[in-house]
Amino acid sequence: MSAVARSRAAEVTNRGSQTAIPCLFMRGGTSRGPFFDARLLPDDPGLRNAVLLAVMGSPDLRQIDGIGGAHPLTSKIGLVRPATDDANDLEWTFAQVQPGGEDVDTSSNCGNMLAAVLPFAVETGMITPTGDRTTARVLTRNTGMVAEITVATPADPAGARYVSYEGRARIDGVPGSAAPIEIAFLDTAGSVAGSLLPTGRVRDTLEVPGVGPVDVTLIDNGQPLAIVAAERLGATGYETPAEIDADDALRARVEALRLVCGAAMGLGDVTTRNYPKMTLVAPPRHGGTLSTRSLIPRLCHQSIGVLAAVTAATACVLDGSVAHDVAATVAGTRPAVSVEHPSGEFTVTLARDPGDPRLITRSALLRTARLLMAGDALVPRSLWDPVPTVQEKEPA
Ligand code: NQM
Repeated sequence: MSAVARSRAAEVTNRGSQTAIPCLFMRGGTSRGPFFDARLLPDDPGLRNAVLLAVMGSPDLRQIDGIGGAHPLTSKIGLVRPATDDANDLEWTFAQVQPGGEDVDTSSNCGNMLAAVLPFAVETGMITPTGDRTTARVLTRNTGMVAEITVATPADPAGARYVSYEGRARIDGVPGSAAPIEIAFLDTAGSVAGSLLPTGRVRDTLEVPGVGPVDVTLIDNGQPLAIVAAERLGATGYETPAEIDADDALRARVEALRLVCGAAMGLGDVTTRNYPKMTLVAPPRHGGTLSTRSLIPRLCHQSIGVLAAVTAATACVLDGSVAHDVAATVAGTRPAVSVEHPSGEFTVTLARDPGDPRLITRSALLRTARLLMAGDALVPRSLWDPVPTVQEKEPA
C-alpha cells in the first residue's frame, strides 16, 4: 500500500510561518492537480477559496508562487470526502482555478480529474478495497452527477490491497500506459444548463457581432458545449492547439460566439465562466466518428475533456445537429463513438434507449490516473491558521 500516503497524519499542522495541509498531487486522465480531504479545508467558502488560490499560485499567470501548472488543464483541484448519503460511496468537488484569474469555479464537471478520485480515496483510507477490482459510486457535488468507477486493487504478498497504477491501458494525451480506470456515467444530461438541449432544439442559428449568423448545436450531456462547424469560423478544424492559441482573430470570433451561446443556453453572462466549451467540428480524418478542436474556453485543449467528449459523442447521434452533419454514421443501441482530437482519439460507448434512440442512458469510457506526489501543500499562516499553538491554547 502507499506507505507514504498512509503513514502521514491526516491533519492540518503548523510549520513555522506556514499552514501545512495534507495533499496528494495526482494525474487524472489528461489533467493534473492537488487533491485534498475536503474535511480538512476551511468551512467558510471565501476562506477556502483564498486557501486554494494560494495553493495554486493564482491569479499569477505563471502561478510561480504555487503548485499550479500555468495552464487550465493543470490548474485543477479535487476535494474528496466519504459520501454524506446512502446512495453513494464518495463525493467530491472539482475546483477550476484559472492561472490568471481570482475565481474558484465549482459550477461544472471534470471527468479527467474524476478518474483520480477513487485512487485518492483508497490512498487515504476513505475506501478499503476488498478484491482485485474496487468499484465505487462517486457523486460530483458540482452538478449532482453520479459515476460508477472501477480501479485495479491487487494484493501485495502480505495480503494488503493497494491501487495499482501499472497496466496496459493507453489514453491519447498521456505518454506510456497505465492501469485502466473504468468510468460509467449514469445520468449526465443537463449538468449545468438544466437539460440536454437547453434551447429545446438540436440546432440554432445565432446572430454573432462581427461574425454574422452562425449555426450551432447547444448541448449539455455532462459538459455544456457549443458545437460549430470549424469552417464557419474560418478554421479547418485540423489545426494544432498552438496554431489556434496563436490565432487571435479566430479566438476573438470564438469568444464572441461563446458569449452569445452562453446567453442562449440560459447560462447568463459567461464572460468569467469556463463554459460553454467551444467545440469546432469537422469530418473525421483518422477513421473515427468526428474531428474536434475544443476551446476550454479560451485556450485549445491538447485533447478533449471527458464529459466534453461524452457530449460531443451524444451530438453525433442527434439527427439535425451540427455534429451529425459532418460525423460518420453511428448505428446501434450501444455505439462506440470515436471523437478525434489534436493528440489522438477518445472512444465513448453510449447506451441508447431502444424506445427512443435520442435518449442516452449511460456512457462508458476508459481513463488512467497516477499518484505523483504525497505531502503537504503550504499556505501562509497569515492567510489561514486553524491550529492554535500551545501558547495560544493557554488561558490568558
Ligand atoms: O469535460 C477540461 C479536462 C477538462 C474537463 C476542460 C473534462 C470534462 O480535460 O469532463 O475533463 O474542459 O476544462 O480535464
